[in-house]
Parts: sequence; structure tokens; C-alpha cells
Amino acid sequence: MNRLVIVANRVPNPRERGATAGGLAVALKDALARREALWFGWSGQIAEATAAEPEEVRAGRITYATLDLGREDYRRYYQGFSNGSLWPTLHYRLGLAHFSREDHAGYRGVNAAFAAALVPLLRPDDTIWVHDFHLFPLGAELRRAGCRQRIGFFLHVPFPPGGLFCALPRAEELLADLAAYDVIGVQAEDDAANLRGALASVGQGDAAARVFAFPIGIEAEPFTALAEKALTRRETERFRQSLVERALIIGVDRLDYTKGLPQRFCGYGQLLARFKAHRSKVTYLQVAPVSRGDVAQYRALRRELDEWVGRINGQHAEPDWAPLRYMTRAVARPVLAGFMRMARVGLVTPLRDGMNLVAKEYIAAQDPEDPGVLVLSRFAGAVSQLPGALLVNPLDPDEIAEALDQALTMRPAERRSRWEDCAVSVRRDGARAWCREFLSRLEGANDA
Ligand code: GDG
Repeated sequence: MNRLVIVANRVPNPRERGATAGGLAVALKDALARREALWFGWSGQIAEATAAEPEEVRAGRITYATLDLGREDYRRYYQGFSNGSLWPTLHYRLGLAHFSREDHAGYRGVNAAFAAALVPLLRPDDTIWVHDFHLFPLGAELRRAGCRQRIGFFLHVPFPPGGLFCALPRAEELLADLAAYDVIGVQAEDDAANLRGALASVGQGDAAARVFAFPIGIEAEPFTALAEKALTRRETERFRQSLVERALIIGVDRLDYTKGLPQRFCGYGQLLARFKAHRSKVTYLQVAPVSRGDVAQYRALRRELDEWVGRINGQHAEPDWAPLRYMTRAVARPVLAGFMRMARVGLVTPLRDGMNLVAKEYIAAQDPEDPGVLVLSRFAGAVSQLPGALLVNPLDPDEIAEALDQALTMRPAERRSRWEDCAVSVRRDGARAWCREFLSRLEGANDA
């Protein structure tokens, strides 16, 4: 079988194990275990200048080839254009986006540097799979360097309506860059329709025909096994004892303004204020590992959340009960799986999310005999695969409070049937199926 080349902004460090927050590494794990692969991208390290030649490390059949980013490139390409312009725009938050020509030039420069460093490593029959918004122009750069391989692109985050996307300066260039790819994957049908519309509006009708939705999933079985096994772990047992039989609500999100955390905390406050029967009977644990902590908007969000936690606990706590437990450190995956299994409610309310794997992990972690209830934002890509979830508008704290009350008081028969409706597709549409479907579309693409 030919080699698979994965290109992504971040390459996992093969020497690091344990708690890693981030969807892509988790989703690709199984696909990469089965085939010779090259994983190419940024090392996560910052140097004086961006390296011209990658450092290569082999681990089994996977070679990791990484470049250090220069300080200026890190600021312009990563913090500036990727996180400061594209991330908010793609999540429908134009008001949070800023644009500078220097950042934009840095973004294009790093894409060109990545292509120049990757080309010498490529074999003529490689299949190349480029991931996410950091790398829109990479395929076009590779084509300019003469690459004839199959190249696919997958966007992990949402794609907004074309009019909104094109408000970002130079957006048309990014759309034109996408025409270099043989297959352009997005998470949901809405994203596909938006992207097709945007491409058509800039005269890229051919590329529009190569856009497809491939909803990403998780490998449910190993996660279920992890969650079951976690119940025997010391950390899990200590946590259970600390709850003293109170119902647990769990939230797990990178600390990001797209995840709707202030509104969610407000919604929980409304639950305690409006539905008094739950007072002293429920504990909400929010795990929110800090991400992009060096960006001002993220630091501001963190301060806002600190305030919310103080306000909610200050207003509602009893001497022997803190209603909200909040941690900004990452939790090891097996422990997290155990916490999810214990939780009566999984609370997942992003304002926008490409997919949201936490929602699927929560379903996979449940005990089929006594499952909990998923409360899910109607703006997460995962909605179309999780028909048993209680849907909420994440901007409406009262709706969140009402859904929490409904979830906490739901009878076991309804919990089981709602969970079953979700579990069917979580089991069926796993990470492996996602890779298979994307790659079979891509590898069939040039044969036509
Ligand atoms: C992007 C898109 C899309 C979180 N905290 C901890 C921890 N996590 C793990 C979760 C989950 C992953 O990180 C997060 O994945 P999500 O899908 O929820 O969100 P993003 O990171 O924003 O991912 C998203 C995804 O890409 C894949 O395409 O679904 O829409 O935004 O697996 O469990 N893991 C551990 N400790 C933590 O504290 N171990």
C-alpha cells in the first residue's frame, strides 16, 4: 500500500504520552497504525527563524518530520492570521477577528516554507492529506512546486456562509487556493453548502463539485472500555466519594471562546436559582484546559470564567457543597473517561463547533443499563448524528437551565432510549470509518 502523508499545523510528539488536548491526534490514531505514514508539520517549538529542513523521528511505521517556527512566523502565521483572523471568522465571530497584511503575509510565507520543506520528502505515489485552516494554501504551493500526487484537504472547523467568510480581507485568495485539492472535506452538510456557495461566488465552480461532508467520529469501543475500567481506578473512586451521591454534570472543553462557557455557567446558575429542588443535589465539574493562553482574548475569557465560578459558588454554595468545580488543567484521558461515565449529564454547548468529539465520547462512556443524558448545542456539527440529545440554543442560559432540569429528572426508560438513538451512530461512524471514507474518496479521485 502506498504511503499516507498527513500534513497538519501540529504534529504530536511521539515521545509524549498521556494527557493531550486536541481532536486530530485522537481521531487519526487508528488510521496511522495501519499504514506507512509521514506526519509533517510544526514541532510546537519556537526558534529564531523558521527551519528550512525538518527534523525526522521514526516510530514504527510512522515518520514524524517537524519544523521549528521562527518567532516572527509564530506571531504572524499562528497567533495572527490562523488564530486571530481565520479561527473567529470560521466560527461566525467576525467581531472578534482582526486582520493585518503582515499577519497575512506571514501565513502565506509559512505555507510556502512548509511546502518547500515537504517536497524533497515526497514520493511520487504518496497520498497527501492536509488538515485544517492553518494550511488552506499548502496544496496550491505544492502544485506550484510540481507535485502531481493526490492531495486532499479537511477542514475541522465550521465553514460559515460565503458572505460572512468573504468579509475577511483576502478571503477570495484562500478560496482560490482550495481549487488545488482533489477532495475538500468538511464536517457537516451545512458547512459543505456554505463552502460550495462561497467557491461558486468566486468562479471556482469546479472546486465546489469536490466538496463533501465527512463527519469525524471517535473509536467508541476503546473509549467505552477505558470508561468501564476507569471505575476501578483510585482517582475515580476518590472523586465518586467526594460527590456524596450527588448527580454529576460534566463539561470538557478547551478553554476557548467558541465553546460557550460563560453562557453555560450562567445557565447552570439559572438552574440553581429557578429549579431549587436541585440545590445541594447536583455538582457540575467543568474541565477546561487552557489553550492559546498567550492570546489576549483567551486571557480575557479566563478572567471572565474565574468571575463566573466565584459568583456561582459564592451565591449558591453551602458549607458542605460547592456547586461548581472548575479546573483549567488537562485531565488524563482514562480518568476523564471515568468521570464521563459517572456523569448523569454531559453538558456540551459550543456557540459553534465543527463537530465536537466530547459529545460523542460522553455517549461512548455511558453504562447502557443506566446512561446519562447529553445536553447539546444545536450549533455543534455533532447534532445530526446525535438525535437523542436534548438540544439547546447555547446563547440562551434559560434554555440551558430548562434542559438541565429535564435531564436531571428524566426517567430511566427515556434516558435509555435517547442514549440508544445516539449510541447507534457513535458506534457506526467512528474515526476509522471517517478516515476510510475520506481516503477512498481521495484515492478514487484521480482514477476517474
Ligand atoms: C477541533 C474542532 C472537531 C479536552 N480536554 C481534555 C481532553 N480533551 C479532548 C477531548 C476531545 C478533544 O480533546 C477535543 O475535541 P473537540 O472535538 O471537542 O474540540 P477541538 O479541540 O476544538 O477540535 C472540533 C475536532 O477538531 C475534530 O475534527 O470536532 O469541532 O474545533 O477528544 O476529550 N483530553 C484529555 N484531557 C483534557 O483535559 N486527556
